[in-house]
Amino acid sequence: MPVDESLRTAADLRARMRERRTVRMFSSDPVPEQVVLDAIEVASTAPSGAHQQPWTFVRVKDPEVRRRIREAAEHEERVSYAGRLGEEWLDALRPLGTDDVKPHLTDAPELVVVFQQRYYLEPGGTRRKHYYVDESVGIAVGMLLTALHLSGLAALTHTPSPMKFLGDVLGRPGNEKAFAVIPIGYPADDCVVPNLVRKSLDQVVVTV
Ligand code: IYR
Repeated sequence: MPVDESLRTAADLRARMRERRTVRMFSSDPVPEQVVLDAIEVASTAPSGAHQQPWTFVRVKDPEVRRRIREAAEHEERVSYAGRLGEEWLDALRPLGTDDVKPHLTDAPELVVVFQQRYYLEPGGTRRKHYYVDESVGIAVGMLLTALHLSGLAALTHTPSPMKFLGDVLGRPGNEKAFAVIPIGYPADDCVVPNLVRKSLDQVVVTV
């Protein structure tokens, strides 16, 4: 890529990515399925430890399964917000205005649950080690969020805690551990987001 095109592309991307916001209030308008599938394919190009690609993206379309996920997530979150998180954590969350009610789990037109494959389970049942699983899946989710945003869709990185119920409800094998729940869609007409300020470049870059 010629340098001037590179500079232009980088500046455009910076401007477009500054517009990304985590959305918690979704419209139920459908989104083009292909955009979501393409974004998952983008995520799946992420670099991974020993190229083991230790991720599974579960698209949850069944409304009954969605309902069960919401019920279980809200149960855990009620306990968390009632005190399990501790005062320091609850204080840190206050500016975001989050609570234990998670309508996006049933309302957003798409829901992707990302699982990390902690190890590889051979068909005979033998376990093979996977490397840098947290890093690999974290990078893939970052690429998923970027792809969704650049394709015009909004998303939320939701991490109910503990997340074990997701593997149970979705019938995932024992080598998989839920990493994040990602509702995807368009923001609701009355969507609001917290008034956050991002760190400036000089606050995040150190040049040695
Ligand atoms: N998992 C809870 C609490 C929560 C925790 C963090 I750290 C956040 O950035 C936002 C929420 C929830 O989803 O509400």
